[in-house]
Amino acid sequence: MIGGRTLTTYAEEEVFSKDKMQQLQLERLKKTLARVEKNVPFYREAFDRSGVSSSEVHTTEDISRLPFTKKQDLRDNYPFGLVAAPMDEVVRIHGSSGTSGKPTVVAYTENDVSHWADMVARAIYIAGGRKGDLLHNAYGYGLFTGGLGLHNGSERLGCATVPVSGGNTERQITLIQDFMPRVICSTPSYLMNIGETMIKKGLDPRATSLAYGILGAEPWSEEMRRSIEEMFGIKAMDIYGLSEVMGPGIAMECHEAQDGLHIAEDHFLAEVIDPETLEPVPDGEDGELVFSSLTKEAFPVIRYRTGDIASLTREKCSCGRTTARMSRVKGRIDDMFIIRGVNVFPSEVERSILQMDELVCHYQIHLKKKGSMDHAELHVEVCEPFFQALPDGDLTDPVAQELVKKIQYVLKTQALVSMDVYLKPPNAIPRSEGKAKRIVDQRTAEAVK
Ligand code: DLL
Repeated sequence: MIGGRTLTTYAEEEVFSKDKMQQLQLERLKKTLARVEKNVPFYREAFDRSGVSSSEVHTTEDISRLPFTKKQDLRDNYPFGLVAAPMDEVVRIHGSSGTSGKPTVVAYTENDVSHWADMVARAIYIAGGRKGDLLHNAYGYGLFTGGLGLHNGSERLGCATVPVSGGNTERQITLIQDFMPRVICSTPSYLMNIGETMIKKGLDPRATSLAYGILGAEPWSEEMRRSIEEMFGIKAMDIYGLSEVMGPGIAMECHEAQDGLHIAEDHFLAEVIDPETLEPVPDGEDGELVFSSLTKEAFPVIRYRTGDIASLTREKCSCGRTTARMSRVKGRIDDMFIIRGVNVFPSEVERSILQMDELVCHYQIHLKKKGSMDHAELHVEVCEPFFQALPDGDLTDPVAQELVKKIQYVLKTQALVSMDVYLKPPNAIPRSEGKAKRIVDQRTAEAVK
């Protein structure tokens, strides 16, 4: 039941006309602004400083007059300084691990948890899940929003929900075989790990009951999607979200078109800005995603800079939904590295790697400093047959060195980046049970030396 209705087709908000959606967004935005202005000193002071008051917002576009919120603002107000509801109305706390050791903390009222469950139920439906399906949830349960976020949405839709959480791959496989789920939720890298483990055990991932994957929480490429779809014989859909804004379900790719992620616009107002100038960028152009929440009570966010790079389109999708769609996230601004003036995201490197049959999608990019310049090394695994064909598995063999040259050429011509390439034997790169660690940043460690 979603807002009292059983979901058997589009939610009505997903097919609103542009005008109707904007009207709803404006009404909700005004309420949210009044709430934060009244209850959160941080927002009141930030609005004061920029000389705008919430009462001056008359259209959704007026949001651009308000100041941005950043992750540092959450850290500065740790743990509950940005909570906009009385603490005795808070029923849930989540967070994401930060580099400083302290998580960034977010809070939810009962209404928030309920709206979130509605959104995720809709997301699962958009991805092909239906009431009565069995849903295997391999996102981690805990402070991370993936596990409980998908869990509540799955129950709300009416799926039999298996709360496996991340890790213990052997048990994941047993449960997939015995319970016969139709839908699996996981990070793409962990699903790959599960598939490989099955193959090593002599099991065929294509022979499972799985039909749909709801995969996200980390950047992944179109090539990775194809590898996963082929490995499991499923349709793999991209799910996006972040704890600061709500959690998973902010946007979801439909199984019909697999062409961009439908944003839950009745709950979030999306913008894309140039991260340097902070000016809006036109639809279709890449920039930093910025979200304002429209219905949240405990932890509203206004113009939250996500650090994620993507673009927006407002064209109607072939699935029939009218909501704005975001592109696949290219990467986080923090993960972007600059080699000889060229900006590169790990996902672009991934795309190049996965075009080569000799390689598998296990890789890490080691960033180093050479003088004042950034320097990148690609450590990538070769596939088992290639490795087996090398004399004594010798990766310095001329055949392997030819492959290194080929990879460097592909990276140079496609991702426009020059990198040192180190081939690794199968299983040499650590496997993920959640978000994969693609970047190993050794720049500051070296600078300190
Ligand atoms: O990762 C929420 C989530 C859980 C999303 C399960 C999807 C599925 P955080 O731990 O706060 O929340 O991390 C949020 O992860 O800013 C992005 O950089 C990245 N991210 C999330 N989804 C995607 C995606 C969850 N589909 C951060 N593609 C975000 C690329 C993603 N990056």
